[in-house]
Amino acid sequence: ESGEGKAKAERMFSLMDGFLKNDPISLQKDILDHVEYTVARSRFSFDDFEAYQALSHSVRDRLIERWHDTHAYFKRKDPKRLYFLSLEFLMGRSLSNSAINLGIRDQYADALNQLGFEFEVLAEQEGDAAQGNGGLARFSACHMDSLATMDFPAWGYGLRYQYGLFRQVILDGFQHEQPDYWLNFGNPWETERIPVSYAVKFYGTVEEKDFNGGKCKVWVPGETVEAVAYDNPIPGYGTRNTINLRLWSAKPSDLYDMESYDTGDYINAVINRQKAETISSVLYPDDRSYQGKELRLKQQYFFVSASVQDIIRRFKDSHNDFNQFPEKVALQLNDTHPSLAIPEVMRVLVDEELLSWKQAWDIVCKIFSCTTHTVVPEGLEKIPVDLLGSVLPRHLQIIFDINLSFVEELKKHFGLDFNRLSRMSIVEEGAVKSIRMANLSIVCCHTVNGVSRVHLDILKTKVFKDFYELWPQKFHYKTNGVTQRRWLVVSNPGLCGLISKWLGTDAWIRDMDLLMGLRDHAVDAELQQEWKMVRRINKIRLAEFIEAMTGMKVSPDAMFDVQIKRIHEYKRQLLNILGIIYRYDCIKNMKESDRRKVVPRVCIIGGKAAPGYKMAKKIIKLCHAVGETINNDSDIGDLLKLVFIPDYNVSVAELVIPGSDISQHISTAGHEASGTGSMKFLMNGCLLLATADGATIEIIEEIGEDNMFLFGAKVHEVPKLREKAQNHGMPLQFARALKMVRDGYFDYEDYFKSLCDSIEGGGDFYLLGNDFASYLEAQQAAADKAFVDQERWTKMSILSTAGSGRFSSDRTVGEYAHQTWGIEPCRCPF
Ligand code: TH1
Repeated sequence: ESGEGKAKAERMFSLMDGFLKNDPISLQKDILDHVEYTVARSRFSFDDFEAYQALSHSVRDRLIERWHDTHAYFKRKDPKRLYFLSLEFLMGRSLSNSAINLGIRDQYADALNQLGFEFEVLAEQEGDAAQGNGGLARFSACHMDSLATMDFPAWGYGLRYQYGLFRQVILDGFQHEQPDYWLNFGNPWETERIPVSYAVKFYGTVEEKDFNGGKCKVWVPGETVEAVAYDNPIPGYGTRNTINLRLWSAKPSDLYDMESYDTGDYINAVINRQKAETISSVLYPDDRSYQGKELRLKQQYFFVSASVQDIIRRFKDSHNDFNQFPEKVALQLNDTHPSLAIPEVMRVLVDEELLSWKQAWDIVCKIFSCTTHTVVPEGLEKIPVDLLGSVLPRHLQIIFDINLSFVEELKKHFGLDFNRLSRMSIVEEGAVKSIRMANLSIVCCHTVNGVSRVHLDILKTKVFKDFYELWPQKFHYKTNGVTQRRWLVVSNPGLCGLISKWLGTDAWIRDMDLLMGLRDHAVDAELQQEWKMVRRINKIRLAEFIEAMTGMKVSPDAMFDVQIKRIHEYKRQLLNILGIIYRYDCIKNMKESDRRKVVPRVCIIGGKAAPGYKMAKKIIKLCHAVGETINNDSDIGDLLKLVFIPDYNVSVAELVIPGSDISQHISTAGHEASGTGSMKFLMNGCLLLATADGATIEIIEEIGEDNMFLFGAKVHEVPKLREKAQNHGMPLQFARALKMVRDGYFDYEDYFKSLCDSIEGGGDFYLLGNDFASYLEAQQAAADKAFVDQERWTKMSILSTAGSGRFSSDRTVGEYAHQTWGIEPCRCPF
C-alpha cells in the first residue's frame, strides 16, 4: 500500500471505536440516535412504528458490519462461490429473525424495556416482504438462511418488485386483490447500491461483423434499461457470516433517452423514461401457470442479465483466465424461471469475451445446475419463438445453435426416432412454435434436482422420461427442508425453550438431528405437561388472532384443524370443505347423548387464489358460504366452527402453525412435488393428516405411520383409479355433501354449479370422491379418537417434533453443496 493510503487507513481506524457494542446502554443509545437522526423524530416523542424503524436500523448497522467482514474474507480466501438465481424470494419479516441470528435479541429486548417498549410489539409493526408466491419462493428464503448459517460462500440474486404478492381482501366471501405496495413505509433491510448497476438490453437486431479474419455476431439493441442493485444482508445463526441477497430494480438508462431528446418532445421523453421501471414493478401472482407474456419474459431476462454481468465482473476482478471459471463459480437455477442465464452466459463469453463456442459451451456445461419443482408437463414454461426472437434476438440464435448440436447428439444416440426427437427438442414445433425452457435447462445443466424422492420418480418415469434414458446420471433429488430458525426459533419461542431444556442444549438450532433426543422423553409426564402448556398458550394466541381478524370467538379447548396454503384444485381444499359439510350434517342429525361425545373442532382454512383462477376463487367463496351457515347454526354451537383466515402470508403462518393441533396436506397423490408446509407443522409438534404424496412419504418414514393420520390413494394407484372414476358412481357420503351444495343449502347454487360439476363422475380428476371415505375415517376414527386421549396425543406431538430433524433446510443445502455445487464452507473468523 502507498504511504498515503496507509496513513488514511490508520486515521480511519483511530476514528472507529471498534465494532458496535451490544450492551443495553449502547443499544439504547444506538436506537435513540436512529430515532433522532434516521427517523428524524425527537427522542422524547416517538411511537411504536418509529421505534420499530429506529430499532431495525440499529440491527441493520450490525448486519452491515458482519456483511463487510464476510465479503472481505470471501474475497481474500477466494473459494468457489454459489450463485442462487430465483425470480421469487418470500422473506417475510426480518427484524426478529435478524436479531435472533445475530444472537442479540434478548439484549435488544432488555434495552427496549428500559425505554418503555416491547420487542414483540415493535416486531409486529413490520410488514411482510412478499416477493414470491408460495412454496418455491419460501424454498429460496429458507435456503438463504441455511447457506448463511452453514458458512457457505453464496449469494442470492433476484428481482426487487415494487409490488409483492397481492393482498387478499374478502368482501362478502369473495376474494379481491389489492396491490401490495410494500415499499410505502420504507424498507430498512435493504441498501441501494447506485454504483452497482448494469445496462440490460432488449429488442433490436443481430448483425454480422468481420473479426480477426472470421465473422462475429453483434447485437444492436433497441432498448436499454438500467439494473440497480439493492442488497439485503442475510445473517447466519451462530456464525459471523452474513451473506447477500442482491435484488435488481429497473431504472431508466442514460443511453436510452439520448434519442428521445433529439425529437424535442421533452415531456414525452421523460414519461417514456419512466416506463423502464415497469419491468420490476409487479410480481406475477400465478404459481404453475405460464402465459407467454412479454413483461414476464423481460423480467426474467432483466434479472438474469444483471446477475450474470455482476458475476462475471466479480470473477474478472481477481482472475484473468476463463478456464478457471467453473472452479470458482456455480450457478443454481430455481426452476426454469432464470434459465435464460444459460444463453446469456454463452452470449457474453462468445460475443463479448470472444471465447470460441466450444470453450464457452464447456464452461456452461460445468457451472449450471437446476431444481425443478413441477410435477405435471402442462406446468412447464414455454416461450413463443416469435416473442423471444423479438425481445432477445441474439439469445434465440444461441438457443437454436445449442439445439442443433443437441439434436445431432440425439440422432447418434437414438437413431432417427422422429417422435422422440420432436419430444426432446428444445424447440417445440406446432401451432405456436416455442422454446421449452425445461428442455433447455436439462440439456445445459450438469445436474437436475427434484424436490422429494417420489418427485424424482415421477420425473424419471413421466415428465422427463426421455431425458432420463439419455442422461440417467444427471437426475437426482434433494428432499426439501425448511429453516428451523424461522419456523421454530422465531415463531415458537415457548417450544424452543422447552426443547433446549429437555435436550440440555440449544445446539439443535444448528444441528436438527439432535431433536431425536426428545424421543427418550416422549412419555415423560413432566415433559408432556409442559408441552401441553406451551401448546395451549400458542392456541390462545391463535384464538385471539382469529377474533381480531374475523370477529369470531373460538375456544382453545377445541381441536384446531388447519389447512393453509395456496388454493389449488390438486391441493383439494374442496375435499376439506366437503368433509366439514359432512361433519356438520352428522352433528345436526345426532341425538343429544351422541352430541356430548363429539370433539369440538375449529376448522381453519387460509390461502390465496391466483387472480385468474376461477375454480380456486369459487372454493374460497364456498368456504365462506359454508362457514356462514355452520357458524350461525345454534344447533351446532361450539361443536364445529369454520374460519377462513384472510390474506395468508409468512407472518400469519408463523402465528398459526404453532397453535394448530392437526394440519392437512391432502393433495391427490402424485401432484405435490414436495410440500414444505407439512415440515413446519411437524417441527412445531402439530399432527399431520395427509396423503402419501411428495415429501410426506419421507415424513412417514421418519416418524412412523402411527404418529400421523394417513389416508387416500397412493401415487401408483392414481392412474387406474382415474379410469375407474369414469364408470363408477360416487360414494354415498360424498354425494350427500355435494348435494347440499348443489341444492343451495349454502345459497349461491348457480355460482357453485361448475365447482360441483368438476368433481362429479368422470370429471373428478383429483379423485375427491375416491378418497372421501378414507378421508372421513382418518378424520373421525383417528383424529377424533386420538384427541380424546391427550396423553397419547401429546406423545404423538413430541414424536413429530423429534422426527422432524431431517426436514431442516440445513440438511438439504448440505446435500446440494456436496453433491451438486461442489462448494465448501468458508467461515469468517469472529
Ligand atoms: C412448489 C411445489 O408445488 C411444492 O410442492 C414444493 O414444495 C415447492 O414448490 C418447493 O419446492 C412450486 N411452486 C411453484 C411456483 C411457480 C411455479 C412452479 C411451482 S412448483 C411460480
